This record gives sequence, structure tokens and C-alpha cells, in this order.
Amino acid sequence: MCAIYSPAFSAVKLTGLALSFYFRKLSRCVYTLTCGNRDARITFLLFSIIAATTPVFAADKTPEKGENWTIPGIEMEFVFVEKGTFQMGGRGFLTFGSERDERPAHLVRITRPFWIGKYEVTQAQYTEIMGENPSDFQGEKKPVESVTWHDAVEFCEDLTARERKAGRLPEGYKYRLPTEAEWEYAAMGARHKLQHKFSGSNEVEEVAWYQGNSDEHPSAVGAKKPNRLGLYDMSGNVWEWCLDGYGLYKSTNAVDPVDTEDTSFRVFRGGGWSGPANYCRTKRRFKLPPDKAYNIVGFRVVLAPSVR
Ligand SMILES: [Ca+2]
Repeated sequence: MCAIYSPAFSAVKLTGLALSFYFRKLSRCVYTLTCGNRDARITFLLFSIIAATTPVFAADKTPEKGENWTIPGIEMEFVFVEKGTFQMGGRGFLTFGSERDERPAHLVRITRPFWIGKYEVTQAQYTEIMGENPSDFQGEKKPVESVTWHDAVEFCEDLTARERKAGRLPEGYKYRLPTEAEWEYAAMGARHKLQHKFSGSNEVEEVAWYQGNSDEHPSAVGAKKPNRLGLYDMSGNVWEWCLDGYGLYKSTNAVDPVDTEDTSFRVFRGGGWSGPANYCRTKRRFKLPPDKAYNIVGFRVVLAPSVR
């Protein structure tokens, strides 16, 4: 019985009285605003409900796990990729004739989901963030090229700062270059077991701009067939910088691998408009010093957990 006279009970009672007073005042205010007109009162009420629940009136949307994402303002589209395990690298003839540095094949576990750019970063998007366009082959919808690895990293850092300021970064995530493992996992269509030679097909013509069909220049992004995840130009058009330094694979299985041992070279992937079809294989690896820029190399971006 003593409980009904406790301070907690008094606080609840006072709060109830205050709310009751507030709603009576609010009702009187609405009645006055609508001049006592019943239809106007109902309209006012409906408008209030819609305003409180419609996204137009809500705060900016943020990336939701399980859903694709588009960065407002620069319309950079990202595809959500579930975590999973895949075979990285190749086994000689069993995987379309792999090079020495593509072996040994080993299992890689991606333990956290991420988003990856649906397209290579375009010149319009690069210009919007960096205020310049270094590309040899100009065109707003063409991929940016002639960028060093450092340029690509700086773009990602500036994009991260922009999105952090806007309150649109998931906890622990940032925009950065994909690791080689993330890139290959996405190029292969994530958890699908059937492997294609190129990203999305065994026929290079279907999915890639390369030496045989490019007419010696890169093309606007997204013109070829996408892979199973809906990613375009993972094979061909421009090569794509990855985060990793260049090293040989180890035979042991790996968890969220990223090679930072020797960073005198950085890896780039996917083949490009000036190279043969074989370079467009999802497993193919190349390397360049991070301060070199060529008009065959661009990049795409992931929204992913920070790496160690
Ligand atoms: Ca590409």
C-alpha cells in the first residue's frame, strides 16, 4: 500500500496530468485554427499524420543492410553484398588457365557484408568530389581514368568525409577501395557456386569492353550485361585499383584478407579496353606502383568496414 504514495507514483501522476493538459490545449488550438469546422479539423489531422510518416518530411535516408544504396547528390549506386565464403584464385586448367600469381586457390571468408559500386566511378562523380577530371577520354558517363592509387584513395576519403558530415555512414563503415578478396568475391557474383570465366559470363563480348571490341577507347559505364549481383564492367572497360599491396597468395584459408606487407606495388583488376580478353578474367591480377597513372586504370568504391 505504501507504494501508491511513493515519489515514483507521484511523478507518473504529475506526468499524466501534464499530458492531459497539453492535449486539451492542443485540441483547443486546432479547433481555433480550423474555425470550428469539422472537415478542416479532419484535414489538419490527416496532414499531420502524413507529415510524420512520409519520407519527404523525414531525415535523409541512410544505407540499410540488405538493401542497395544510392548516395544523394552524386547518384552513386551501390549493390549490397552478403557475407560469405568463396574460392579465391585458380587451379590451372580447371579455372580457365590461371597464371602463377593466381595460385594456389584457397578459401576466403568474408565475415561482414558490404556495398560495392554498381559501376566504375564516372568522370562526373569524380569531378563532383575532387573538383577536377584528369581523364584522357573525356565524357561525364565514362569511367574516370589516369588516376593514381593515391588519387583513388583520396577520392574515397573525401567521399567518406562528405557522407559522415551528412550523417549517412553506418557505424564502423567507410568508403574505400575494395580489397582484392572483396573485388573477386563480388566479380564472381558472391556466393554463387557456378563460376564464370569473366564477371557474369563465359563470353567476353557479352560483359566486357576489351581490345577486340572497344575501338581503342573506354565506353560509358553500364552498357554491357551485368553479373549476377547486378555489377557492370567488372570485366573490361577500365582496370580497377584495389586496396592491397601485391604479394603471392598463401595456401592457407583466409578471413577478410588484405595484403599490406609490400605496398611498393598495388593491385589492379578486371582487364580493360586496350587489353586482350584473357586479362578480363575475374582471377587475373596485375600490379603498378601507386603513384603511376594510366588511361587504362580507374576504380570503383566499396562502402565497407575499415580494414586493420
Ligand atoms: Ca572495369
